[in-house]
Amino acid sequence: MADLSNLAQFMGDLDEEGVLGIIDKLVEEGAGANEGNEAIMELQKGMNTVGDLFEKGEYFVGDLIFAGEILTEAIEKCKPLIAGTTTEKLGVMVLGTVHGDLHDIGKNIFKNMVEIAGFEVHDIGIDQAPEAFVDKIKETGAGYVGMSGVLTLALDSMRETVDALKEAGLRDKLKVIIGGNCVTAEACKTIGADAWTTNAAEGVRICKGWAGK
Ligand code: B12
Repeated sequence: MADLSNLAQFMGDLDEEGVLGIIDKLVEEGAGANEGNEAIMELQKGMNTVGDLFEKGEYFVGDLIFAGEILTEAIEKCKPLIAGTTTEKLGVMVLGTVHGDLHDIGKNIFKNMVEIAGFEVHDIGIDQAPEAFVDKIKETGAGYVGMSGVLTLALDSMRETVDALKEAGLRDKLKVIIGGNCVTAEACKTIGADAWTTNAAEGVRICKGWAGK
């Protein structure tokens, strides 16, 4: 199997050739879902390094953008690895990045994976106000809600969204999962979500569990 040990380092160094070289090798070898998920977690580690270097003033916004581009390309290539053939429908989910937050790479990874698992996903996009979640849930009759965010302020937006679900009388009929680099067990409790994760594959396992699978 392709050696993934340098993947996080290459991602952190914004070494596009290095990252895509490893991913191409993985695809050529016909790697499976486990390796695909492992590669995504290594890329995520590398993105944390990018974030740390940005905070230290060594990387700039342009570097964040470039990192996002490399990651998106790598994830596109990984898609066939994690693709399945599920035809069974497990449930309907409304998914979005919460108000004030424009980050969507992690959300898109989770979207792909949870769709492959059998959920019908209505992705409402980025920077979505609580009302947008409420409206889409009413429109689709969704039983699951996924909220994504990586900015610290996203935690407030997630709490406001859960409050809006309560006000609309929807909360008790829904399973709510939050994800993104900023979420924690403590935040999950404060927000009033049912589950949290910083790992898309784990998020899929949780949702499948709720659907009895
Ligand atoms: C790439 C990036 C950007 C790109 C985003 C491109 C895009 N289309 O998303 C751009 C350049 C646009 C950007 C902009 C900004 N960014 Co930025 N960005 C990042 C960076 C480096 C990586 C984020 C990322 O994609 N990670 C990789 C993905 C795969 O990880 P993930 O999102 O956690 O997702 C995984 C899981 O969490 C999970 N998941 C995600 N969502 C969901 C949802 C559900 C339901 C489930 C189950 C699972 C799940 O699945 C994924 C796969 O496992 C982070 C650093 C970091 N450590 O996060 C900073 C970071 C988030 N950014 C930061 C900042 C400050 C900004 C800007 C304010 C910069 C500026 N001055 O303009 C703006 C903010 C714009 C806004 N209002 O949102 C800070 C946030 C600080 C804070 N505490 O709030 C960070 C932490 C960098 C830092 N250390 O300073 N950024």
